[in-house]
Amino acid sequence: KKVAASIMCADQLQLGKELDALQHAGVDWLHIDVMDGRYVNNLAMGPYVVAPIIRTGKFSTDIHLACEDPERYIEMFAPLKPNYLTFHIETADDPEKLIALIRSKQIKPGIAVNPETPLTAILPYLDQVELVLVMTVQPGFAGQPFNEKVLGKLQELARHLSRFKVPPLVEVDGNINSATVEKISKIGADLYVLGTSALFNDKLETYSQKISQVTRFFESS
Ligand code: S6P
Ligand code: MG
Repeated sequence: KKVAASIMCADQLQLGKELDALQHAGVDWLHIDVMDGRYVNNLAMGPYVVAPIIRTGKFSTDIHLACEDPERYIEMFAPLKPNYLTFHIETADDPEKLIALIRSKQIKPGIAVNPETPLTAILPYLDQVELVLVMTVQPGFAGQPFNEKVLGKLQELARHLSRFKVPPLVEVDGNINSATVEKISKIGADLYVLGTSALFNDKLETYSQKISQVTRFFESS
């Protein structure tokens, strides 16, 4: 189990300093949100910002495409060589084609599923992807409330993946903090995206202190 920092939520005026501070706090994974202003009513993180972040070479990276026409954005971001590229099942006409396209770029494919989308939508692709991004909020904005219904979906997903020899990573995204991690880690997820609720908020504690508030639940489960 490990955490990923949602870099969209970091101080955008101080991105370099933020990356140093995160690395210093032991973060080695960045979750990068890309939003197209169409699939979600927000814009985030274009290639000119994402490229230098990936180029630091200090982090594993997963790009979360909250975008219509995912093929277009796969083509746009693949040259940046993230470790993972994840599209939404809700946006995909032909998921297998997108998975193959991502693989053809030597990038690991991921599939994202919204809180209201049933797990059955992604079941046929579980054995083809390397990451399953389970949204615990509707994509588009930081700072939203956790959707408790997703706990059942995580349970169901864990049941399916228990049959896999090499299961894909399960990543949870949206209002991940000590309270929600306590619940989720009992069920099981591998990657926990930390945004405004756990990490990028007040400056009363250091990043390592904030992260240990979350990771203390990893050992006990
Ligand atoms: C939401 C996006 C997320 C956010 C993250 C923020 O559209 O996919 O990755 O950056 O949810 O975390 P928090 O704690 O503010 O919900
Ligand atoms: Mg995200």
